[in-house]
Amino acid sequence: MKKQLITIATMAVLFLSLFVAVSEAATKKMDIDNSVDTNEIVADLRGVDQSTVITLRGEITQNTRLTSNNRYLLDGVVFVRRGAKLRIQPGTQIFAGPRSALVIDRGAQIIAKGRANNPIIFTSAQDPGNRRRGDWGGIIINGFAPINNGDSNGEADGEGNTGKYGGRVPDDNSGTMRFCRVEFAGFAFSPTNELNGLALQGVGNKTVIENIQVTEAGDDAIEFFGGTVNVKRLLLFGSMDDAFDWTGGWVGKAQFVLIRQDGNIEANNGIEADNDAINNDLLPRSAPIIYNMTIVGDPDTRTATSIGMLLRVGTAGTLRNIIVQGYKDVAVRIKDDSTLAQYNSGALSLENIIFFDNRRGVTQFQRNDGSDAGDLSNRMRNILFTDPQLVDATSKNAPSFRPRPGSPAIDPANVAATPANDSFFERVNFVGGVGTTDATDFTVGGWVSFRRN
Ligand SMILES: [Ca+2]
Ligand SMILES: [Ca+2]
Ligand SMILES: [Ca+2]
Ligand SMILES: [Ca+2]
Repeated sequence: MKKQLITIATMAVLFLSLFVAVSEAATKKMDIDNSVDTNEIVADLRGVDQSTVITLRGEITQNTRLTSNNRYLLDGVVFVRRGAKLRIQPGTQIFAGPRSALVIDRGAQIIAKGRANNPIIFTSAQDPGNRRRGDWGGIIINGFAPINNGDSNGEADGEGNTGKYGGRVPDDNSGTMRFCRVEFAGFAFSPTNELNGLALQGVGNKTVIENIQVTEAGDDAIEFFGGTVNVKRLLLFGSMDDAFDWTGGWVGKAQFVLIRQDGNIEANNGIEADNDAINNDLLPRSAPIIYNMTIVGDPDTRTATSIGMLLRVGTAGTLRNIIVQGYKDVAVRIKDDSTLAQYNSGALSLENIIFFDNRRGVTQFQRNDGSDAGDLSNRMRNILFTDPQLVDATSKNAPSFRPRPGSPAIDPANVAATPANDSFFERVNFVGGVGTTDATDFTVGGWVSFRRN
């Protein structure tokens, strides 16, 4: 009886929200449209009970809940407007049509709390087997946290007409994403105007981003445009451009990140880190604190474009407990005089890193004129040039990033202690994104997928 009442109440709310949406349609774009046009239902949704398919289109202007008993189709770019919360139940699947994207505006929130055994999945609406990088534009979150390339209000315009981002609120809260997969996104509007898997634009540090897989992104898997947001437990698999990209004054933290880039395309860099390309010394300067990353490239491809970590145009940063293996070019390139100045001052610091099987050696400093100013590895502390002995990090279909017994990645002598008095970082006894046990391997539980298409 109680359950029935709740169901009736839920239906009433749904009915009301649809009514509001329809009644506003004359003057505004529609919030939610459940009158499904079958021409828009691509592939994967064919054969599904159409009454369970709800199309999301235009703007979401009020609190809205997506539930796992329905399937959702993103049609075009959908904006969650300021003041509205988009709540998504564990197990909900959101299918993205061509040229679609989900944008969380400044002052709006996404509350997407999946579970390890019941993730929330954002994926292409194409048929399984026919899904490709760039099928849709991914998720863009805009926040009010500081960026370094803003106008007099501290704001900038997001890529792909995704709205304004940035401001003066470091502890801004754009919601929570946990146990979510973002698949086959990364649509390019133009060569310089691209959407990623997950774009965090001026996102603040009250936002929670953890246990996220971004797989087969057409551009970067995750890209930070300034902001203060922290991220934890990311699996970034098969992205076309960079896996982990920052620019514009990002000053957040990251721990437990797994990167596997692919040789079936000319994937670019594992990390691509900028401060600002025009004024390398703009403030706030990009200066994230990153512990425990495993960055795996694919050395068996033709050209030498990919670098494990490309640190350039004035970025700072603290990088510890990292494995870099299998890149076609150098493991680390510190590029531009402005970036070397950060390195020399200690504001850009790399320690406790294991380098292995990178084709053109370990590190390189490249001056503004492109000339090579030599190897910096003799100035990095606690670095090793040895096989980290991962179980099967280069598998294209079922990688395991765990260190094997006896690996140097689990020798305590090689592990940097995480910052004291910082509740974000967890103390661990391994280098890289995962340890040797289920308890230290966030990819367990059934929520990840290595499907390639
Ligand atoms: Ca990008
Ligand atoms: Ca790149
Ligand atoms: Ca990039
Ligand atoms: Ca970049």
